Amino acid sequence: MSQADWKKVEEWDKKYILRTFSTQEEYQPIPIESTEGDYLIMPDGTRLLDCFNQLYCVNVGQKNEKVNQAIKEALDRYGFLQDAYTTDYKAKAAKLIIEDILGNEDWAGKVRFVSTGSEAVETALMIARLYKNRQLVVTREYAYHGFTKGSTSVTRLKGSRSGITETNPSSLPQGVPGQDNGLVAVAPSPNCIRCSLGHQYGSCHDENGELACVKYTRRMIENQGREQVAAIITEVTQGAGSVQPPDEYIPQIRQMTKELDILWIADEVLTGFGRTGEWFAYQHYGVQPDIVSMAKGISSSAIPAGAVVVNKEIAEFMDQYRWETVSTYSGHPIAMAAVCANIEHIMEENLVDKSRKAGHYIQQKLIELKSKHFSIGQVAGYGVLWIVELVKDDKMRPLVEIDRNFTHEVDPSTFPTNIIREKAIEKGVLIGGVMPNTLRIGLSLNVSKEDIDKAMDALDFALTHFESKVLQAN
Ligand code: 6DF
Repeated sequence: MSQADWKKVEEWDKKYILRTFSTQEEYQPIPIESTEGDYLIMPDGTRLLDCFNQLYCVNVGQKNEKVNQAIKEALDRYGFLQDAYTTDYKAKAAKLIIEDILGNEDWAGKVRFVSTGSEAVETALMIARLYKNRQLVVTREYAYHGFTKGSTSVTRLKGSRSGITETNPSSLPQGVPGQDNGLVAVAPSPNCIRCSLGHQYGSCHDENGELACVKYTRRMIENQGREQVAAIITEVTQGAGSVQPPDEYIPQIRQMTKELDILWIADEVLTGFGRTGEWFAYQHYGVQPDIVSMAKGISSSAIPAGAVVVNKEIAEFMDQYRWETVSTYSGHPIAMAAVCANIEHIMEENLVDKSRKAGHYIQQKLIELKSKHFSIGQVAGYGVLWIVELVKDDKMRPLVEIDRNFTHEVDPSTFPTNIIREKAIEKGVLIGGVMPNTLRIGLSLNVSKEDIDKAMDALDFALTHFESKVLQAN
C-alpha cells in the first residue's frame, strides 16, 4: 500500500491540474491507489472491475509482469536515446510488427515510432499528403482520431474536438479552437441503426450491392476531384463514436480507394494488438490498408508509445528522401522495451485467440441480456470490444435525441450511459459509454470468464434499475 496522504493528494489535484470534460467546480477526484489485471484499487481497498480498460488501452492487463520486468531491465541500461541512435529494443519492436505480426500479409513496408495515437495519426496524414502530393483527406461522421491539430481536423465527434463548451456563453472566447483546417471532407458514418442518409439496412444496396454510404462517399470524392484527395482515414469500427459497421462496409471502402487511386489509412490506435480478436481489426475483412496508425495496445499503455506502418511502396518512396521531421521521444528505448515485451507476451500467451474466444462468450451474455431488457436495441462487436445500443423503442430511436452529436453543454449525468455507470458501480463494476445512448465495453485480452460474468451481472442490475426507475417513471 502507498503511504500517500490522499487528502493532500486530492487537494493538490484540484488546486494545480487543468481539468477536461468538467469545470473546476464540477470536478470530482477519483483516487486510485494501485491497479491489477482488470481492476483498479481505491485507497480504502475497494476493487473496481474496469470495463473501460481505461481508454481501451491496457490490452494485456494492468502491471503485466513480463512488461514490467522488461522495463526494469531497460532502465538498468538506458536513460534516454533520441531517434537518431540505434537500440536493440527499437529494431526488435520494428521487426516484431513488420515481420512477425504482419509478415504473412506481405503489404507492410516500414514503421515509424511516436509516443501517442494522435501523433501516429498526424504522421499518417503527413505521409499520405507527402506521398500523393495532395492535401485533401476524407473522414467520417463520429470519427475520433486525436486531439492535435491535424488529428482533430479529422475528428468529427462534436463533443471531442478540443473545444470548450457554452456552459457559460458570456465568458466563451470568440471562435472555438480545435475546428478543422478546411482540408477535410466528411463522409457518412456506417451507423445503420440511425442512417444519416435515411436508409434502412438491407434496402440500401445499389444494383452492384454497394452500400448507400459507400456510394455517397465515392460520389463526394469524385465531385471534389479524386486528384485532390490524398486519403480516406477510418477507424475500422468507430471506438469513441461507438459505431460497428456492417460486414461489407470496410471491403467496399477498400475497393473504392483502389478504384479512385486514393490511400486508405486504417486508424487502429484503439482496435490494434488483439482487441477485436485479430491482431488488427482490418484483418476481419480480408483487406489490407496502405497506412496503419497504432498506439494504446502497442505497449498496453505501460509506457506511452505509438507507431505508423506504411506499405512497401510508400516505404520505398520515403526512403528516397531526407524526411525533415523529428519527435524527441520517437523510439524511446524504455518504451520500445515495453513494446517488445508486450507483443511477445501477446504471442506467447495466444492472447489474440483468447480475445476472440472471450468475444464469443461476451456476445452470448449480451444477447441473453438483450432478450431480458427492452432498452437494449442492438449489441455488436468482437473480441473484447463491444457496443450495447440503448433505445427508446423498437424503431431504435435514441433516448437522448441529440445522440452522437452531443456536446458537453448539457449535464452528461442525465445520459443513460452515465446512469448505468452510476448504478453498476454499486456492484464494484465500472461500465458505461462515451456516447449518451451507447455502452462501449472494453476489457483486457485475457479477461477471466468470472470477470465477464461479474460485468454482465452488474449491467443486468443497472439496466433493471434504469428501465424501472428511469424509463418507466418518465
Ligand atoms: N485514434 C483513435 N482515443 C483513438 C484515439 C486516438 C487516435 C480516445 C482517448 C478515446 C477512445 C475511446 C473513448 C474515449 O489519445 P491518443 O493521442 O493516444 O490517441 C488518439 C481511433 O481512439 C484516442 C476516448
